[in-house]
Amino acid sequence: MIRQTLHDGWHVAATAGPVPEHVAGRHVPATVPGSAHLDLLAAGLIPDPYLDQAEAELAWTHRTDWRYTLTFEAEEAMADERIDLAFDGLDTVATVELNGQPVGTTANMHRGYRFNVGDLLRGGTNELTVSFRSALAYAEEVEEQLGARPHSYPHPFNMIRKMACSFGWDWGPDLQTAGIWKPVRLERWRTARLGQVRPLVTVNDDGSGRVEVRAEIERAGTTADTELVISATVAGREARVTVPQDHSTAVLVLDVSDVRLWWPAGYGEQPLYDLEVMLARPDGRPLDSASRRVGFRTITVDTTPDEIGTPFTVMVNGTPIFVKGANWIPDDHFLTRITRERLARRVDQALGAHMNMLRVWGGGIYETDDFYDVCDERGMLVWQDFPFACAAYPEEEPLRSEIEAEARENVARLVSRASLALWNGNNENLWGFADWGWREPLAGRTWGLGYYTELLPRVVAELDPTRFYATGSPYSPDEQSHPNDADHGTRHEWQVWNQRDYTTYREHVPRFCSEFGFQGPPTWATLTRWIHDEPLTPTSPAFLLHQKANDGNGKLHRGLAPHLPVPEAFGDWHWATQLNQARAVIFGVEHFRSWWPRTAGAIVWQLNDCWPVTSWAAVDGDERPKPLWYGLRHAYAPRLLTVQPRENGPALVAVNDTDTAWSEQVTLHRQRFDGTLVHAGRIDVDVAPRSVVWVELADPGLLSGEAKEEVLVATSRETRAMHLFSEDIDLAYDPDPLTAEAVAVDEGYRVDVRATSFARDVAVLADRVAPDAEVDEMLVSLLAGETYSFTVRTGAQLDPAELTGPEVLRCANDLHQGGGGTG
Ligand code: BMA
Repeated sequence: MIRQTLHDGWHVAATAGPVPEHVAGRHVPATVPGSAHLDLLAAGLIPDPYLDQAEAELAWTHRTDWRYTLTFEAEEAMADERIDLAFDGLDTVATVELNGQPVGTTANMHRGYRFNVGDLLRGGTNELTVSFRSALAYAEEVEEQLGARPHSYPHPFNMIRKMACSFGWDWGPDLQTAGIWKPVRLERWRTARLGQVRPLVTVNDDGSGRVEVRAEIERAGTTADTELVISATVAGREARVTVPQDHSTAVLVLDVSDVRLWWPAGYGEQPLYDLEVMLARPDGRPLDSASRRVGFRTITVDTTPDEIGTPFTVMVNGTPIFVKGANWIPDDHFLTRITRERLARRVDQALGAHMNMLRVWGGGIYETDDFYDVCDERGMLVWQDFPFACAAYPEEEPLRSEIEAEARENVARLVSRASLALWNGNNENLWGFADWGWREPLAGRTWGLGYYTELLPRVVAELDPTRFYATGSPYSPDEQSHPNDADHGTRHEWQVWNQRDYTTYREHVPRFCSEFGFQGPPTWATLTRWIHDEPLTPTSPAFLLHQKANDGNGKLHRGLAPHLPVPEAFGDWHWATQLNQARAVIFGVEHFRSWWPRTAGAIVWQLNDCWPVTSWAAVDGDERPKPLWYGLRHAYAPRLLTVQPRENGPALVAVNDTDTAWSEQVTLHRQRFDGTLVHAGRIDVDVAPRSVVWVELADPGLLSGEAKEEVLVATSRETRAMHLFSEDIDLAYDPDPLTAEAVAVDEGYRVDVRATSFARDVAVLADRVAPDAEVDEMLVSLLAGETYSFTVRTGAQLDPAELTGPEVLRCANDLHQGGGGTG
């Protein structure tokens, strides 16, 4: 097999559509893999699409056709040679021509295409063109042909196999990319090549590992068929089989007795083993090879009905896991810019907040090999949605065959991944059909149910029988129940944020909450890098273009007002809404964790952003952690103390997500904000590994009475919980409870903070001073007299006093009486 990569020397031009004059007729150098927007940006022909109102200015690209052209040198095909033109991914509706002759057409960015071009390839100079039609125009045509079906957001993304959020989402820009988005190459081969290679990795009852490699062989058909030999090696074991002529499949089984198990983060190590598969002629001359890294573990989801309903408990190597996770969206709207390093930074942020699972959400893509490499290495479990989200999908052609083809390709591609925990049929489509008024407009037309209940589970069962398949998120494994039933399977909690206050998280005890979240703006440095409104306010035009949620600002305000003062000045508003985002999500996480094992997982909406935007993300589009990220690190900590309501009143809940028992005496101090002790007590907690206990706070001295100037603190060796007696707006805080001093240290600056009165959720918003500055901790609550030292890492030379200024050193208290900052 000889591979000739075709990445250098491409040009792109807009060929039809409402193309502005300065772009029309221009052939600009194109990056492959890449997209037309990025090429125009590099050529200086368009503004950065993320800047201010550029997204709206670029709406003309929705209806533009593009042509990519490449001139390359090649050798003519030999008589016994097969030459394939292999595209790993084209975005999306394309016609491919070689030397003016048609090669093929494509209409699905979620799969690869391989064309036999032996007859068309010339010795010497060749010309390859890939012409992309407007994806939106195509989707509208399919909609016309099949009949419209309900979908969220304006464009019919449900009529084309292209990342749904390409067409805009409630956190994403409406910038419809087009281009050769994955590698492209010529493959020259003789006799045979490896097609699909599917290693099914399991652990036997005796603890030994097993790899069953299922391989498909494609024969060149240029010479008479021969016998072939396939071999596979892993962990020093080898298996070899002879494939008779006319046969095109083989199964190799490798048993590894002394295998080390792969575990998710927080449960053990992640040993990975190299698997090599070789295809050769009978005389041993190699033809093709494939390699994978595998990890030995079992992963399943327990949905055995119990006295409450139907659980949804992820089990790894037989151990039930409380899933601490976040939903994952494409990490940059322009997918081809996402490097492996960027993915590693993002997954490390998830790990840093003690997460053990990312859910790759169905409005995005089947994630890349780089993403899975990083997750395999770090023990980050992955829940992979099939790409269907928030819409009714037709089950007819031209979509049906594309969906089957992409599912087969991606299930086979990802089957060997240690981190891949489960496949899921769709995002919110079962719920959409049940509750969102789809039935009438559908008028009996298909909406995708057949994909979720027949096609996709059949493909998974056939190609990846080792993995659990969930019909949707949310869904009830017990089919009689509503898909979002709290007692059955997975649930999405969106009343909070859309309609109700976050304290209502406590009204439901779901078996598994796979989406819940609350919005907040991006960090200051990210916001002001991309948005230059003057004045900058929540309703200034560019700020609003980067707030995509339906009535987003209204929901931010209604969510804030019951808890914290709603500030006037923009700087205060920014801090208040970020803080409230963190508070809301922490409130949910602590509630869900407190109900383990009845509730078996919390997957926050959402870890990351794909551009600078006000959104539910914990990490913003420029990779900066928002206050929510620090809050998640507290709420997902291996050991957590939290005060939660239980049948007879408030209880102290101790959550022990470690492998060692947690036994100690927790001290309880009820004290005034000025530090005066009101009442003290003690509680013995004794929590088995991976368990939760709660102890009623029965002593009336701890909780009774009016207490607007008091806080109850429960302190253990590793962690503490603070319980306030009212919402912040009703508390008699000292609005200015901190004294502080910053000094230069090796890595940047240390900010020493002292509380003269109880100070809640202290933060150093370091990025307000220098864009590269990042603080090590945030949302620290201090009792009167306590001190805390924050470390700010930065390469910038600062006046240390800036780090203790009123817009930088903040706490919840300073939002009272108009706030400390002036914005
Ligand atoms: C759910 C998700 C996303 C959306 C989020 C916030 O519906 O599945 O579609 O971005 O809520 O509205």
